[in-house]
Amino acid sequence: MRLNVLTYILPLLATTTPVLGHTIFQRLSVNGQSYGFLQGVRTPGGEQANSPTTDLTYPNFACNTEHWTDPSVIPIPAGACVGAYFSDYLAGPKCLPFGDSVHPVHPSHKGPIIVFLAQVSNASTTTSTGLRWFKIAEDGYSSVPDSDSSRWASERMIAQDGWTYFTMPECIAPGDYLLSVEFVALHNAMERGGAQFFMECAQIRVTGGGTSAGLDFVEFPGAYSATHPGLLIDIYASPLSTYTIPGPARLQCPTSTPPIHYRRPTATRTTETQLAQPAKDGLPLYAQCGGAAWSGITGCAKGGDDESPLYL
Ligand SMILES: [Cu+2]
Repeated sequence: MRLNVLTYILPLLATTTPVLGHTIFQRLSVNGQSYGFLQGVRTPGGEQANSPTTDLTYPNFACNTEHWTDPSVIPIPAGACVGAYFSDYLAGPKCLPFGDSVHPVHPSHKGPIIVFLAQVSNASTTTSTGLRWFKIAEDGYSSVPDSDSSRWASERMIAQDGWTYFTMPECIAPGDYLLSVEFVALHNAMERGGAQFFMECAQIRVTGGGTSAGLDFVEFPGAYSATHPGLLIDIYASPLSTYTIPGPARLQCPTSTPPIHYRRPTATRTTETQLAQPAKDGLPLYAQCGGAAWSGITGCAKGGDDESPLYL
């Protein structure tokens, strides 16, 4: 009897995973112009698309499960302001009766956002295993809160509707790269192995006149230790004064220090300007809601839950 009950309950638990409020990096912007959902980004698929990785030896640690792929390669000038967008569902917040309250991620999920690059021969096709990664940006914790009370990188990302921003270092050599954007949620990190990793990779082509293809390389899996003070930490210990972001040192360009910015570069809180997309009849599937306060159109365009979210 006990076995029968477990057999019945375990699948139920598995199918409820997405409501825990996990997240997916799934969209890029360059100097304020955004690309489409999943355009040039490799993402997981299915019910578990937004589930975290907690296993530091996971073979697909660098870019997660590359279920949805797309041939686009996003051009990024060295020195550009790059935006990376997270949401709890593929192609943005889901249409739910009272809005999608856990877009872009449940607020309990606090932690750093870390950005890596790896040079590849062809960003559209090169596989993500065995690459040499170097860190180009990171945002952790500030003991002094921002004007909107944000301290963690994740709180700044939530305050900007899922967007986080960083500078593509101006010394990066032109060429193809995979860009990994990783959010580490630390709400369970007081126990070893409790840190939750959410990462996906974008396919980019850097332009400009730089010469650096990286420093302080690491491999994924392998770059992180479970006992690093940034991954084994009680973030509820009060007061938390400092936080050490895991991974290697961030690339510093030799002739200038890249400006660091985690906020929209303009003072206004306008949305990204989306580049031209194929015409659609109505709002795209999965993108009918703007989050918890959404009051606009909630009707669905054509398509079903099994349809690929690419370009929606
Ligand atoms: Cu979680």
